[in-house]
Amino acid sequence: MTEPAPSDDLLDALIIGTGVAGILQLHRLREQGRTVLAVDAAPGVGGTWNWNRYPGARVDSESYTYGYYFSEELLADWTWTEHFCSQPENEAYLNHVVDRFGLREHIRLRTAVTAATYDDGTDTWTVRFDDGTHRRARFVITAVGILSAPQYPAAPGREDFQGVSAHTARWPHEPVEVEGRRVGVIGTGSSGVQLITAIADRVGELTVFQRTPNWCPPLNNGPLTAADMTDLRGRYQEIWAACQALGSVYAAPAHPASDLSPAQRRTFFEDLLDSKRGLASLYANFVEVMVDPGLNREFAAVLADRIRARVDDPAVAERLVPRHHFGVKRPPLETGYYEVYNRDNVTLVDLLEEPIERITRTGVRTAAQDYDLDVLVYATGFDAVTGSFDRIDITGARGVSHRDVWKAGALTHVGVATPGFPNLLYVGGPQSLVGNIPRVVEHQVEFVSELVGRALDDGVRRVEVTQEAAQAWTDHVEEVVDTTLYRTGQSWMYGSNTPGKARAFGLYAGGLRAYVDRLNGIRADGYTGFVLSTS
Ligand code: N01
Repeated sequence: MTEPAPSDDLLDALIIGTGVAGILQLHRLREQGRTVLAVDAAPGVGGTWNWNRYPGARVDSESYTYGYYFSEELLADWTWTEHFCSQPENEAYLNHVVDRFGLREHIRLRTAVTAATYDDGTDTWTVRFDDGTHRRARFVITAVGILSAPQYPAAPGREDFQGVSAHTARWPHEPVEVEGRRVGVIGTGSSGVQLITAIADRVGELTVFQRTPNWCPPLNNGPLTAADMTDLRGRYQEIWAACQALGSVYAAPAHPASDLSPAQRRTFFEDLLDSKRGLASLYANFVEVMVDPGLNREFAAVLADRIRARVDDPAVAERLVPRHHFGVKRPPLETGYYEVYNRDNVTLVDLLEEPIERITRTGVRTAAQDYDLDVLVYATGFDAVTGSFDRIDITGARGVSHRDVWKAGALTHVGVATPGFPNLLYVGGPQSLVGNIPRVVEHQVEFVSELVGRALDDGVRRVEVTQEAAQAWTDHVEEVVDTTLYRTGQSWMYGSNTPGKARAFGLYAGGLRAYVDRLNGIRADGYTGFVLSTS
């Protein structure tokens, strides 16, 4: 691994993170001929797709809507093997992109950023790494992800457990032996649902510790044949264009739900679940489902009936039926998940009835009993949205702490920058799209690359956003989400899964088109809300 420049040289930009966003950002700035270094704490590139290597991990947006669209050659030569590719395939894809575009020599792996400090005198950032070294850069661009700081239960005793334990988001590179063993899984979000389904028939005994059941529509995955890929390649531009509304290939029905009778709506919902894939239950559904509690309940009733029909034991089925509105927690997508609970080797523990008291040497103790385990998996999610930022000591102009500025929730202008932190820009960060991250990231990367390129070419020393612009966007983010049922939910999107965290919606629920229109408007008006200073 070679660095692009000796460590004393000032980089044009330092990128934190080499996931989907960081790789694209690195490529775009290298295309401009900038000196750039991308660093990542992980041993390989891929971000989410490097860390989350647990059995069953896969995308829930169609592979061909999740991949990059910036290169026709890349689109032409990459072959997806499934509608929803697995983690290994996605990791291989991202490595392929890095090598195909000659990016690897500009990446430093196994390098965690511990601190980033802005120097008002020189208008540069000093970025410190966990190996004690540092680099200076004119711009720092974070591509740290909104779901990348793993979170463990607060229950005491985690260090006491004598068996093997792992978090789904820090899954070891060496295999975790589960065959024939007593395995416990805490958490039934997307990670838990995927993992539980993948290992249920391999383990000796599986104990699932569930706090909140989730609405899990079917993924409806399937293989992609050579003919499918030929067809997809012929339609890539059409697919990309379709994704520009919501980030998904799907669109909501043009007519309101009230045009149909309850029986017709039931048929519509059943058909949606049977014939469409992935997150169609959100995106191809009536928009009113996320706004109107009655309609949401109507749709959820269809899902609940399906759970009851698939789970043999009625008492177990009832524990698996959620009480919250569909969609306010991001729905995990399933393939055979509910049938897992018909297996003799699987036990569902309802933590609402018997909360976890502690982790012990031999397993998990709940209010009711001890569960002895050989392997304990934490599928307990993330300190989401702001968590990865908070883990870095970021100090901006005049010594202001990033952590402090975001204490009540993220504060950004269009998800790209925060007042008081000149030359610090975000891609794939807070206050941008709910949904398919790569589709919003490509627009943010274009925006940021153009802004950085212009600043470097025009001798702009400081790129800052105003307090007014950031407050206006943050207020808008809240206004938009307040029109939806999301506001009724407890989810990582609000930070409610992290004890003590301020409640603030961390994403933008207005759809991709509205978000990109806003970005384009800002650029066309000469970067409204930004101050570009040459002295
Ligand atoms: O995390 P989560 P995740 N005691 O926060 C439970 C994306 N993703 O890693 O709901 C007991 O959703 C918690 O219970 P509760 C996707 O956007 C995508 O699964 O807080 N239980 C919940 O059941 C997703 O939304 C894919 O009551 C505790 C679970 O742990 C996001 O990542 C795959 C607990 C955490 O669920 C996060 O998903 C995977 C405690 N102390 C992830 N603390 C794709 O398919 C937490 N839990 C692309």
